[in-house]
Amino acid sequence: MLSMKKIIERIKIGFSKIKKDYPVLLFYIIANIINAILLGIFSTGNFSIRALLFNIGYVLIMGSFSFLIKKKNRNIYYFLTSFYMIACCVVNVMYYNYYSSFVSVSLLATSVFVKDVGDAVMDMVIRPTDWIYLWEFIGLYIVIKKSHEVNEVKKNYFRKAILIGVISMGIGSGLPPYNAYSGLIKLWNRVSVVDSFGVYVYQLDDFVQSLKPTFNNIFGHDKALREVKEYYEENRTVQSVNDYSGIFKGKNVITIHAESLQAFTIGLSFNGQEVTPNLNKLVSKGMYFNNFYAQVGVGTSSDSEFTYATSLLPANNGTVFVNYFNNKYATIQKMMHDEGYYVFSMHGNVGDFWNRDTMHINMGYDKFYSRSSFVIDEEYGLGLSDESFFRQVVPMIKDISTSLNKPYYGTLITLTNHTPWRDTELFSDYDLTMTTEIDGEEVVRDYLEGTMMGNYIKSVNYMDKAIGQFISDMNDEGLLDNTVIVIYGDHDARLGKKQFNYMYNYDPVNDRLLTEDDPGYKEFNDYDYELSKKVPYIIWTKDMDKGMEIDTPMGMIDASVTLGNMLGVYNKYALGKDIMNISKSDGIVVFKDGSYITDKVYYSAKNGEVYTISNGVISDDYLKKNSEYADRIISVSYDIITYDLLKELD
Ligand code: GP9
Ligand code: MN
Repeated sequence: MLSMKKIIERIKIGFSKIKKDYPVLLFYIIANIINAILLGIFSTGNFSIRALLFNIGYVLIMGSFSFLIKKKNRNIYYFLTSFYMIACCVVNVMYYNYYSSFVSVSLLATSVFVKDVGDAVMDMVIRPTDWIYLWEFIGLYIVIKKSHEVNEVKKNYFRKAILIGVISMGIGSGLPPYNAYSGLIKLWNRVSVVDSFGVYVYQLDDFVQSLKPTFNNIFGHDKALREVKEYYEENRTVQSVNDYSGIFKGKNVITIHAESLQAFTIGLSFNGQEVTPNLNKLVSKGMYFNNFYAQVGVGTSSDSEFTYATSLLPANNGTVFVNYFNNKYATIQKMMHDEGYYVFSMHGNVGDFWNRDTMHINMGYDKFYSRSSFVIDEEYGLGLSDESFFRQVVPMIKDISTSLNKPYYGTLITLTNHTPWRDTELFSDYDLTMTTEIDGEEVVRDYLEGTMMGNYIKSVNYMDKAIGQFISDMNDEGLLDNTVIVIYGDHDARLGKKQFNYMYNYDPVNDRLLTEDDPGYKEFNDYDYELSKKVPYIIWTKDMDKGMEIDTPMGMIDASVTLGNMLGVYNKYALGKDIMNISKSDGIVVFKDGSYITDKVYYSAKNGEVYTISNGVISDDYLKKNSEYADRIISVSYDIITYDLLKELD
């Protein structure tokens, strides 16, 4: 056995040999490790010894191949592989800025959307530090010019480097978190994979995983089918029977998919003016689900459409709309079609965005009216402005209602409230200043004016106005008498925590932020931030007058099940629940990464933390049971989507 002293001695000798004979390689190894560390710091902000050991292992193994290459070609190898690793860092850090997750090769097909969300990308994605990783090219060039490496091939060095790389990763594996491997295999939570294994291992893993669907029939299909069948046998549901069953049977339905509408804006006022006066009216008369969350993955808007329609969770690798658009799904659209409804969708953006042209037909819409069906007389962001959109939609619905002798189910997808809410001239002059008194004098502070939060609030106020006008126009046309209006926020608006903190803790007297020690300071921690991502879900008809708030925790996958029961339809493959049929303590919102919310806790799968929402002791059993449930419905959704299992079930 070698003593520790001897090992250190040998490492030292090895190191000085490499420094003398392979200076470029030494630089290559150090630079790529530094870049991986920088990626961690500039994305999740995390650094772990575990990830460092995996990065060292990966870079050593990559570098080891240079021992098999003659000097003439070695520099090309250094440049090409560095190019790949630098690209991993640059692309991932930019992607993280926008999506708070890491890039997947199976998403390359969707990169076209990055082009389309143009302004938002410029504002939120590209920062000067995103390019920092390029320093390595300059360093590599200088080191190559200045130093000389030996020419010959050294197979024994190659073997040793591989061995050290593997040992480094082996030591890393022994460090916590110990459940990291299931994350590596299932890739539910990309952030924790990068935190635990480093960006290079993550990208390799993602590549291997993305090949999986191609080999579905060879790997995993039978097991997946068995497990999904088992799930439905054990959880066989029947159509619920309660006070709400069939209350809307035969009525028309208009569902408004409200872009980036968050629930904190409902009921919010500034300077005595409500942000959402029209939505507030619907909330006060209709059914308002005030503890409702979107369950999206990287497919954002399209994932909300998918989760709402199918009551399944979204895809993990890629997005359903782009990568699994040909598969069979059970949707509320198909059920309504089978009930004899005319089922349509309308949206002021181009039809191929998110592959809607194809996917909407597969989902069961009879027709998708996209940008080309509208007169583009006022453009904003990604397409037609909401005001013009809703103005044009009313006569179209009128036409549908009079020319077809059947009820209709329509989805109207809004657009204007998409980030970055920059051109505020379209918005009203909604006042977001704050007035205070200093020494008896009235002072007006800018407060939210000109901030990202301020622009968002003005934009929501604009959307509210457009929806208010739509409802009033529908009423004038007599189209509300037999129609249910449904509104859901499609996902959060990706506002930063800082934006909320500023809104809640601005001190107008001193024109600064309150700190923890100041009276009136409102704490807004990471979990308050997660919980603030709630979106509204409203169901309203003209004849409702009582108003009803439902505070059971619910997710997008519960929405169409709940509405479906009111319309008298039932989806036996739904993973969500009829919220009117369960008690508050049975509500659970499962997120795609395994995190979940109940009436008692927010459980973060990312760091295994439990945030208590209501007082009371939370038992390990409770957490275990909910985590198992979360994993199971993620798994069932995943299997149905990737293996197209609904084709095989009946
Ligand atoms: C695009 C719109 C926005 O047509 O639905 O998509 P998002 O960027 O929110 O996924
Ligand atoms: Mn959206």
